[in-house]
Amino acid sequence: MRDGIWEGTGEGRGGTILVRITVESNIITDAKAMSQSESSFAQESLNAVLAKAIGRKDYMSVELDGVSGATLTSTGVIDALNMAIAVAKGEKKAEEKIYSDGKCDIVVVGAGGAGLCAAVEAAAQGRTVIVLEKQGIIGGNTNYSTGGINAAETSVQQELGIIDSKDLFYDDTMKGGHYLNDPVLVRSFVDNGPQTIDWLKALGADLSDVGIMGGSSVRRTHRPNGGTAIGPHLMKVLKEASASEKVEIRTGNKVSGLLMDGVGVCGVKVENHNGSPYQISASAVIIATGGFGANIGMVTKYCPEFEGLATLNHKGATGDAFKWVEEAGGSLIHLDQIQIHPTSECVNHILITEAVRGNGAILVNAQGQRFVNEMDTRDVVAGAILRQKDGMAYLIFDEQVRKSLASIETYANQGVLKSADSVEKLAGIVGLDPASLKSTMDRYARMQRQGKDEDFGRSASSMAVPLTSSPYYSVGVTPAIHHTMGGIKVDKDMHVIRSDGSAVKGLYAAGEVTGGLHGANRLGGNGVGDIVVNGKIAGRNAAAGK
Ligand code: MEZ
Repeated sequence: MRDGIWEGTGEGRGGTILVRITVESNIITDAKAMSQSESSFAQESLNAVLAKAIGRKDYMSVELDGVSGATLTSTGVIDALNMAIAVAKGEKKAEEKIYSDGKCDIVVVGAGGAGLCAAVEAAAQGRTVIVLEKQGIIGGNTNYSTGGINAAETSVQQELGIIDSKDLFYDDTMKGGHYLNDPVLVRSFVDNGPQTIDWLKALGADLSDVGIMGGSSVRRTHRPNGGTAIGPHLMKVLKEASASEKVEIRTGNKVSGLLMDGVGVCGVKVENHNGSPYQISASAVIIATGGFGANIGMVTKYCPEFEGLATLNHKGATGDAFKWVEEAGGSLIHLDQIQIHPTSECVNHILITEAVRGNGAILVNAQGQRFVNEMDTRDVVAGAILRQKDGMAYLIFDEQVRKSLASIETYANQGVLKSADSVEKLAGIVGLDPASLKSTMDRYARMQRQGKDEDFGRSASSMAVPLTSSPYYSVGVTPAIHHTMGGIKVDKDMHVIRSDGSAVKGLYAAGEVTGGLHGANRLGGNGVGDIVVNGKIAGRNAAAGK
């Protein structure tokens, strides 16, 4: 490395992290974050990574995770350090590559879960595939998804002795969506679930643990062993599969529109990371850009009642693709169907997975009392929380629940759990009336043992434990913008559809950018289910030119 002060950038959870290093006699003598917007719990991880760099000649082999639960921050700061080192060495960094006009068989726009499923499947059919991602990192909202993948009649359920049926899954999804769902999309989604689970397993995914989410009649949410978060695991599997299928992924390359040839779509207009334009011609384009949950202007245009709510979405979820799709003749549906997730942690707005309730937790209000069937659908539970004092509630669980779900360790590392060795002490710490919380917990334990929730009708199968194992835990939660259920109108083959029902030639879409599957309320676990099932379908059909 050359002596001097050098800078590099990386993408953390909160956006770009700018790092400056000082190099003297080939040693990093100082490393600082000059600008960053990571959350307060991630600062420890960020500082730990920077501290490890000082005194070193290079950084490539440093352990990744500063603090478990701040992986995106750690990755972002390490990328920034590596870039600064590359600059110090006089090397050109990969992201600086400037692309010019080119062609391939299939262009995929968006490198989240849906985009990479589509890309891997299309490449496996022998097609050349380029994935364009406007963010500096891949993954989109999939990086944050925790719960799992819903599917019925799967090999995993069979091994675990879980009795389920595609028809029951279809009924749950339609009922959960208040029958606004497109029944053809729901039927295809349900029918293609089991083979998609097997496909992911064959790619190396661990889906061996099956939990339950609100609105589901049985356990059908597939996730890694011990209940760790699905999203980061899925992205790792898909990244490796993309590499082995020779899919080219260009991060920091933003699509600005579609190319049309009079018959249909024949490519995309792109901006290099420095803003210079180029074009890629292709026989098919798959839009997998995700939803618009980070575009607060757009969210409140369709749902003014959500003004003031936080969002759980990554900052790139802005709905850019709708404009290009409409220009190409495609139509949009259900844009006013936006889901708020009931349990976003009140201060840092961390998604507290529904699986915590699925594995047994209850919700209480400021009076220390339950007020809803915690396993009802998200619209019902979120609405009930918003009607409580300060629009918030306390998620309460015990050591047995904590042990049953690895995601809870992440929340512990993030410092958002309050705990005590008795219910009364927990109430004191949280600011609830001890006698009231104790009476709620005692009553719940009795009803759990009897297998009947006399107060709110929670199903026995989702009352996993009596919540009597010390220590006890609490997290303050409030609803936040989670998923945009409307979007591009597609048919079951993931063709983009005009308002007259015909397909736009050469144009496909998959994942949260599409609308119709979830109707008026998406069931937990159907979001990741959608991206894997329909991402794969889009990739296969685009590859076949069907
Ligand atoms: O599908 C989801 O959005 C989901 C399961 C989220 C979660 O609570 O983990």
